[in-house]
Amino acid sequence: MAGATFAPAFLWAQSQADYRLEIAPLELEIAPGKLIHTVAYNGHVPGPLIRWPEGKPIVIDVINRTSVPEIVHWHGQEIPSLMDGASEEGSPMIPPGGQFRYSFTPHPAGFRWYHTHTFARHDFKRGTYTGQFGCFYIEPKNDPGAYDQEIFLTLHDWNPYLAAGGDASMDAAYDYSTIDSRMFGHADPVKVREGQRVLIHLLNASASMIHWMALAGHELTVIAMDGNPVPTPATTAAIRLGTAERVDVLVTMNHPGIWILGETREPFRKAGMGTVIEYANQQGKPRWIDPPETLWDYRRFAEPQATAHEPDQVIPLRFESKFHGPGALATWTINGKSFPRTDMIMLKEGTRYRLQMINRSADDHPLHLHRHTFEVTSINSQPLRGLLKDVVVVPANGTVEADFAANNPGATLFHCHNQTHMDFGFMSLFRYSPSAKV
Ligand SMILES: [Cu+2]
Repeated sequence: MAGATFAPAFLWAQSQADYRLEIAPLELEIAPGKLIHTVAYNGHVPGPLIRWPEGKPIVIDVINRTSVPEIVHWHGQEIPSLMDGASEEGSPMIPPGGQFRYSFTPHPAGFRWYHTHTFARHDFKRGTYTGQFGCFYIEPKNDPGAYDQEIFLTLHDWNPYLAAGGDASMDAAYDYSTIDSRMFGHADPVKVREGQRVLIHLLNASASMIHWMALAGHELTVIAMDGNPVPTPATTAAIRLGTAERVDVLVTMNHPGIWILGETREPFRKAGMGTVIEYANQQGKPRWIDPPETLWDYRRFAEPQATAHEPDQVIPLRFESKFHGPGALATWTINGKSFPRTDMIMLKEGTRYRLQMINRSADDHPLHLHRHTFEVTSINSQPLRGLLKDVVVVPANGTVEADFAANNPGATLFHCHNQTHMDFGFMSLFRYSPSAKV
């Protein structure tokens, strides 16, 4: 078995892992009496926060106590294919009752996360519909630390069912939405004091929804996206988070009261996506105020010029859906083909590539590249530079270009992070051609 190659049996007995994740079914109480039958890490949603210094090797044992094969993907890290946690890249599946030892050197620094990387298809009790996610913070060597309090918040949607989506085809919709697996009103408030600077790490761990977030009465200063510092930190009233995206914001607590941090759209707040921010010595009911505007443009946080590095090669990728009639899930294609029949893209180490992502559909898609960080270089023909990400939302009927250096040889998955889209063809595998170097 592949597992034996990386973790000989004697090692299990000898060395202790730095972290241990047990995957098991869980009855999750998202509000009093509201139980969700799901699957989680260590009996908790989200799983444990993994906080680790950049460049220091880590060992994580994962034990699968479910009845289906599982795998854990370390999202946003530049690590070997066999440790990345995607079976398409060659990482081993962990059989029911089995375990696997992941060992790698966390990199690059910043807010990463981990989650299951299985297909769910029509089974909405699997994959990222479950509670299998957690935050992974890789501490930079020099943390500026210009804040008084730091919190991690994870967004998720529960009880998926099929509903009409963007193209009149079907997509997942949900009954409940939570922050850190609690519906609004059923979690302890976040306690703050006037004058504090609070650093909020926000992760959208939904299987397929894009969320808009705001903190009533406050402005948010975006300092990092997908864990990478942005070139132009800027203040905004609301944040858009595509599936799997992360945003780090700094908030100066300058408006005493009891406030709601929540989805800007009322139906999502009613479904539970909100939490309370409570200033010391303040009383009353939590207040919501609609943000003055909800606009989101990645370019505001970047530099408005063309990238400093020209790519060696452009890879055009055209996204389309195939409608299969009312009530059916669409299938998705990249350049006319669905995974696993999508064209394999061959990369040459040391080459700089431009992914030209052309979205010919009426949905926004959060596209994710494994094991590499890319620079977003244009959105609908408008140039930008310096914005480093691992997920980018390609707008409906729009085009986004993102450049990356082929500097991490090994199989590399590229896919839409919407679980339903990924499950029905929206995925492609990149490989490196054998090196011709002497
Ligand atoms: Cu998609």
